[in-house]
Amino acid sequence: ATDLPTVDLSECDQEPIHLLELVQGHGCLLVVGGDSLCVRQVSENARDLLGQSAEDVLGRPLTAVLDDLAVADLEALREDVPWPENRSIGFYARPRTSVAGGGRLRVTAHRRGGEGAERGHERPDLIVEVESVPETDEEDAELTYEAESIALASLTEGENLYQLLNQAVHGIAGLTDYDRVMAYMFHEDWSGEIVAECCNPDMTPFLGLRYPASDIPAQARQLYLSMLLRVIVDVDGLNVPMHRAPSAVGEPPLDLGGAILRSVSSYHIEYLRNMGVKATLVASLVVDGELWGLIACHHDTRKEVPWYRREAVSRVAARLSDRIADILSLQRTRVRRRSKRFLVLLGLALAENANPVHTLFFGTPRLSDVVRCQGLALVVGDRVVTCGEAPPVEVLPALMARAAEHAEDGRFVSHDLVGGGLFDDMPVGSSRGMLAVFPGDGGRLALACFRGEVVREVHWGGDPNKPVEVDGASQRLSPRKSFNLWRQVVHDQASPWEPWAIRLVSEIAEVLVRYEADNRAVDGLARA
Ligand code: BLA
Repeated sequence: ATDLPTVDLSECDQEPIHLLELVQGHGCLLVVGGDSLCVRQVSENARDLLGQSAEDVLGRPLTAVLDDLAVADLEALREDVPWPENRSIGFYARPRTSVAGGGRLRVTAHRRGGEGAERGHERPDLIVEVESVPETDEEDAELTYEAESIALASLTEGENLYQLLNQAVHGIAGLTDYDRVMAYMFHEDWSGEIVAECCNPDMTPFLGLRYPASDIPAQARQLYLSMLLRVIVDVDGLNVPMHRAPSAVGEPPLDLGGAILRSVSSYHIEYLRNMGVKATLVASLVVDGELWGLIACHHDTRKEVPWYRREAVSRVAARLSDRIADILSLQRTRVRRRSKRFLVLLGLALAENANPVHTLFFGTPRLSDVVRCQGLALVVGDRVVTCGEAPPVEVLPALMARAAEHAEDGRFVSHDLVGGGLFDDMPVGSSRGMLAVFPGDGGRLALACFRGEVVREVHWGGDPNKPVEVDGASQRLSPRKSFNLWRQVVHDQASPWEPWAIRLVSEIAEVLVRYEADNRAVDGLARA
């Protein structure tokens, strides 16, 4: 098993990444509010995009900064009820003052959230983000539409998850032209795995590599549930600070969680530098309200993504999330049907007075076939019956008693019996995984399934025991420097118990309890 890292990683997940008050230098961010949408805050690089310095712009109505039409659109947007959830609206604008390069702008806006927003309940502040676009932007919109259609069409068919993800990364590569497009799937422990990839032929593939949970800390995963698409234009680009109008000086930190221009954590910037990546786009895959995975794109050079293309990627990622949800739900339905079938057969057998143990252990199908385990044990009081590869009969009462002590919700579930250390003083034979259920209120009946060892090889992108390096002098953490393949061979563990297996075994145990209430299971055991 993997040793736990000895350094304290909490520094990583305590960084308030939404409150850093820095924006990426290719765009300009304004906070506007009040009756005439006065500029309360603006990023220091205002002159690059708006033709006026931050000092000139602060405190002025937005009509002094952007053309009247754009301001009218923003006014209308602010009055919109309900405000479109999770979506910023984009439109073209011109700055009031002329700027080099024509000054055509793409404006996106969303309502200010977080602490500072409470003041403006009725007329909320807006966060307005401005990026420059070429005069030919509409032509690109046409091409984007075609590439999006192709990507969406490729997602319609099939029930194979990996095939679907593979289609998706190719579709998104076609849509965005990133050097490397990956589908990253979270595991139960929040480590992640690259499960599909489309990369330039001269790059080393990352497909199949695993990364520890600490690479994407908890607060970042939380943020990515509401901000579904992020772009880092240039890992080596400037982080631009915000300036405040006098009236805004005392306000709480500005929440940029929903801003496309938000500068990301310096830990993550360092991580990408160590990986040799210059620009990224990452989209969330949200399934049943949880962060299921990410589409992560890398580029070797600085890369801006026009608004049209970002929106298209968002729609493709949303469709992909829906398709993943469909496939997972279909898989759940299938296993549920198999479980139900088994329960019905068991019920029928018991109604006909069949021996319950015989039915479970040797019927057609057998419980061990359905649950995919190598051994079974039924304990009633001090009587024990086993079949297949289970721990020795003599230790089972003690073993089950200990498992019962550590059970949660009447279940003890482990795929690492030996490594868990709970049963060090008991021989467990070849069993490495145990699923034991204790139905009723701590009665004398227990049903257990046992799985043997499955040797697993995990390919990590760098040593998972050393996800960070610690600077000797400052004790500051920094991401690891090497992402080279680190092979981990896991011995002495069984394959984990699936939720459906846990549920089925619990339901069977409940059936047995009801049956035993008629005092017949004991008879059955005696006969076994
Ligand atoms: C964020 N880390 C991330 C993100 C990814 C990864 C995808 C989200 C970035 C985004 O949405 O734009 C990790 N990126 C990967 C992995 C691959 C990849 C695994 O391309 C595989 C190919 N990171 C560390 C350590 C810390 C850390 C040690 O490794 C903390 C000390 C922090 N990662 C960290 C933080 C963020 C992050 C704070 C959030 C960045 C932000 O949104 O501000």
